[in-house]
This record gives sequence, C-alpha cells and structure tokens, in this order.
Amino acid sequence: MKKLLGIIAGIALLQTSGYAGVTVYQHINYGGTSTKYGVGRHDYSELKWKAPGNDAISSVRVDPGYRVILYWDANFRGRALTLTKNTPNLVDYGMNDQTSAIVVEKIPVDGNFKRWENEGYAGKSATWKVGEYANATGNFASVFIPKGHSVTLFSEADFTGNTIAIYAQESDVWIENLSSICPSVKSFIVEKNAE
Ligand SMILES: [Ca+2]
Repeated sequence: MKKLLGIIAGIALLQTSGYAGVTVYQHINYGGTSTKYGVGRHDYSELKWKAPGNDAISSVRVDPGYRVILYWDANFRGRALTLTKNTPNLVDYGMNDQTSAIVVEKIPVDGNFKRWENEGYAGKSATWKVGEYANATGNFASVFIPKGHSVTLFSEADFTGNTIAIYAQESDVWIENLSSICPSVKSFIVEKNAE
C-alpha cells in the first residue's frame, strides 16, 4: 500500500540579490563583517584585504548549487574543508579563524534530475531524463531537481512503498541531505511539469 510521506515544494532558496556564491563572516552565526565570493580561486593575497581578513572566518553561507573549499594555509595548502551548505560555526569543524585561501565552485549539473551517493553532493553521481525508473541502484543521499520538473521517489521497487514527491516549480531544488527525509529510494518517476 502506498503511503505518501510528504510533498516538498519550492524549498530551494531564492537568491536575494547580486551574484551567487559563498559569503564568509567574521563571527559565528553569520555575524560581524563579511564578504561574498563568486566562483573562482581566492588566495591569501585577496583574503587579507577583504573582510573579515586572513585567519578570521567563523561562519559561511553557501548558496544552493555551490560549494566552497576552505584552506588552512595560503596558496591553497594545508588542511582543506569542503562545505556545501550554510555553516554557522566553524569551531565545530576545527577550522575557526584559520582560513587563508578559498575556492568557490558551482556544483556541475546539466538540467536533468541528478543524485549523489553521499550527502553534500559528493561521491558518485548519476543523471536521469524524464521517465519512469522501476529499479534504481545506488544511494540517493543528495539530489538536484531542475526547475520545471517534479520527482516522485518510492522506498520500494516498481513504484511501491513509502512515497515522497518533490516539486521544483519556481526554481531549481537542491537537497543536501535527502537521506534524512527519504532513507531509501528503489524506484522513481521524473516528470516535466505543465507550463
Ligand atoms: Ca591560516
């Protein structure tokens, strides 16, 4: 028997203004001075004169669809920490007030439904076009649903078991940790929504 677990609609954050990327903050919980960095490599020589400065970053906001790598040392060396979601306290990661270089990347997608085997859009990935897929293999730990599409996920093969429908109506939807709301996906349907 099918049991609808829930419907998720429009959970992706809309960009409020300007270009998208990553914002770094002086204090935990996005406090103090800050700078927004776009896609690219930003070394010590750039960080040191932009707020909050070298060895001074304590929290990071990551726009959906982006990831940032924080480096302990200048020249993109030393310990590296990759973040794919808003991170209010770098103390939790042993990386508070240490960052000396930053790389901002767009997570690659091509307009199709995509899943990654690990949370945070990491590990092996695969994409599917519109269609019905009765037997899925691999983990669906994080997913991307392009704007204008919906995806229905089933916990069992042949479109049975617990069901969750995700609609990407107004914007792309990124779910960094799907496994927390849908621990098993064995079949799924990808649809394009009517305009
Ligand atoms: Ca440092």
